[in-house]
Amino acid sequence: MGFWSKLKERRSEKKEIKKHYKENKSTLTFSKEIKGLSKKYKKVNEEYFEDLENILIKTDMGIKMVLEITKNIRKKVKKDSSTEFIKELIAEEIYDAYDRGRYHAEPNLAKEGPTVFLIMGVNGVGKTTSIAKMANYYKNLGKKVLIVAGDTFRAGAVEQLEQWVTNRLTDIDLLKPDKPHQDPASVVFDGVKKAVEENYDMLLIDTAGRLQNKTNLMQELEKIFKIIKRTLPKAPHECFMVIDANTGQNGVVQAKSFSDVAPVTGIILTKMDSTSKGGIALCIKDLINIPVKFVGFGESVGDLKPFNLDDYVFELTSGFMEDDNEN
Ligand SMILES: Nc1nc2c(ncn2[C@@H]2O[C@H](COP(=O)(O)OP(=O)(O)O)[C@@H](O)[C@H]2O)c(=O)[nH]1
Ligand SMILES: [Mg+2]
Repeated sequence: MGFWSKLKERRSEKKEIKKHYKENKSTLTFSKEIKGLSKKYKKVNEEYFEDLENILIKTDMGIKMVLEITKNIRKKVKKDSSTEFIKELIAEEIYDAYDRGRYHAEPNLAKEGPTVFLIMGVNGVGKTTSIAKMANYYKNLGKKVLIVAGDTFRAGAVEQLEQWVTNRLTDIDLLKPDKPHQDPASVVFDGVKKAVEENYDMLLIDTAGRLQNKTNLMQELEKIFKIIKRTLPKAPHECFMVIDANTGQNGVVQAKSFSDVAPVTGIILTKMDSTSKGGIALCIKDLINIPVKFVGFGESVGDLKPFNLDDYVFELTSGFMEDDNEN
């Protein structure tokens, strides 16, 4: 059985099939271009490979991965093979390139006591929105969830969470600062205490956006991290770095500096619905060796999902594969 049929079979075993990657800009452009390529070249030649490399590079999956993928395809095809046949190879190689050296990428949950997630990143990437969506995700799994409004810096940040909790979420609790501009570390301290005393399953901590070169803000983050550890030595169970997929590889570089103060254990990749650089999901691990654990694909409460490689590659490549089966 070919790779594609196997992937399809694995997918159909799952009850819930969501097409969120498929309708987004990233996968649509990619599929269109790959299909265009097979129309333009009926047979494989050197120009075909050059075009293919360019298409892959545009998705921002990283030059190293692109060259690896095309090198493997070159090895597997004979000169003058039909380009139709290559489409499945592309899907297979994309999958393999990411899957090689794969390690545990599920969110890390506490064995007992509250699971603490610290959410960090630069301004506007989608930290607060992702927290609201994540709260909903875990609540739907039956967890008791507390959000800590740890962004006491930006006016409106607490209100933004309040609005989510009042208007768009149900049964989620929010811990707010007592006064404006309160030291975020003290709000976080109260949050951890409350989570332990009141038996919360999940504690999601929002933080202010910060640039990695702002020393005082990075020190503040370090203080928050230490305060969590002091109460719960095994926490935070995840330090999530939120990255806007639109910033592509530039965004990824920031994760390194954040790791100096609070070791980044996972990436939340947001705005996958509005980018043509979705390939970034595949190369982050290559670049910084930190796995993507959640992806955000819209502004609604349900638009966040744990990252799943099968799903991602399926949706990324199904556009150019399905055409084959239908015609
Ligand atoms: N299209 C889209 N917009 C998003 C997504 N995540 C966040 N946003 C939007 O990005 C903007 C900034 O989000 P916010 O959570 O306030 O960012 P923060 O500064 O990192 O907390 C808001 O307008 C959000 O609605 C996403 O996955 N898709
Ligand atoms: Mg925010």
